[in-house]
Amino acid sequence: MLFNGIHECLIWKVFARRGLGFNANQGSSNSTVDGISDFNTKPACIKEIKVVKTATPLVNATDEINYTIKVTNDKDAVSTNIQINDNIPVGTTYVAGFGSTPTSVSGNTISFKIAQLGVNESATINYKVITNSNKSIRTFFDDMEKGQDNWEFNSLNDSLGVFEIQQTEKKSGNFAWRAPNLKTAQDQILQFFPDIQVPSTNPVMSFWHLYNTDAGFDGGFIQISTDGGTKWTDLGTNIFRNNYRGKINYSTFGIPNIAAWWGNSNGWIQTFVDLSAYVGQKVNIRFRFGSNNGTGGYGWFIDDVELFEMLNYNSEVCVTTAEGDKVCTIVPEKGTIVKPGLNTDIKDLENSSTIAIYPNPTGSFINIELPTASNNDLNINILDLNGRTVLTKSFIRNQQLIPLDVSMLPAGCYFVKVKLNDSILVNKFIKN
Ligand SMILES: [Ca+2]
Ligand SMILES: [Ca+2]
Repeated sequence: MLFNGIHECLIWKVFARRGLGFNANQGSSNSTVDGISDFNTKPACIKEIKVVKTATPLVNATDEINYTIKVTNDKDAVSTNIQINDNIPVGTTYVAGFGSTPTSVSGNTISFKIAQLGVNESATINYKVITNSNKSIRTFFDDMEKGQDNWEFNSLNDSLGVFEIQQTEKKSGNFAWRAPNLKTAQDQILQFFPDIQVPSTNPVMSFWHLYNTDAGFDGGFIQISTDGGTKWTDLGTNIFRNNYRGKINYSTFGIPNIAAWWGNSNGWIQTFVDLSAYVGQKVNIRFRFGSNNGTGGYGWFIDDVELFEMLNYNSEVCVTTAEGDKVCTIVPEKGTIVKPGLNTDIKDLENSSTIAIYPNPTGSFINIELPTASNNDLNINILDLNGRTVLTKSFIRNQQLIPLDVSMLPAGCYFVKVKLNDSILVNKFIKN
């Protein structure tokens, strides 16, 4: 660079002020509308110790989590005796003999040391832990294999191209929803019409989607209602993974300053939404897709909508130096999420040919995990200690993990009975 780089930070500062900061992205070169602006200066221009922690984003219960901690000295002087103290999350166990060698592992604290870091020098620590058998608790799931049952789809502006169940693109099974992206002014909604009970602990919604639309003009977003569908609120600020792609042109929905997913997702992605603002409430959630006149695209595809009580691991790491620096951070996007899905214990389940029930004891929801998927639609019966059926729920073939709301049952011990592929399986749980 000219002048040996001495003006570099001043230049970044000026560009950042205009939205052309260090994290700005031009987007695809054949589009003038899909750039991402950024108002941050180049990180090295802020003279301090920096620490970035990353983790395996999504695991099954009993899987390992890999951590990396990158420490960078962006100060103008050498830093010495750099201590890294990380917290091993409760529910996980340090795996020795892998990655960087800690100076100590004591209780839940794992410590590493770096003798010194020169100006602009970085060092990376890595280690891993193994998770216990706890997992997120699924309370709602629809993989669209049941077709359009329970879903409502219509147009808010009487236009063509409503959401449809199709088989060309899907994340699971044979079916998923699609909003076609036509060359007309569309405003389409897809809504799960029964109320959904939001879990009372760490509620999260996730869904898989794929989109390929006219960038910046045609796209989708999600809304929530707590009054049965009269008033709808954009869920954008609650999304913590795979958020909206950017602002969508005002002409599409006629709503100022809204963002949406548009352009090309490059395959299926999973979006996560924090619903803690709606704990314990009954809500409706809808997907809304719009396009303007003119250029169209392939559309917006949706599959595997799920609500769960999230179990995640995310602990804070702190870095100190002999020069008195101290900086702490956590992993972005809520660290490591433990999937509510089937886990590695499924082999044991197959051998014992039984059903797993969790959490157990429970407050309001149980997950019933079958040893294998059913060949037929099936009924699940909940029986009390006298053998009386107190609750019956029907489910469809191919489903292996079944969430069940048992909040209406009085406290006590219950049996779950399933007739699965000609054998009868029974297990019990305790309702608090
Ligand atoms: Ca599906
Ligand atoms: Ca368009």
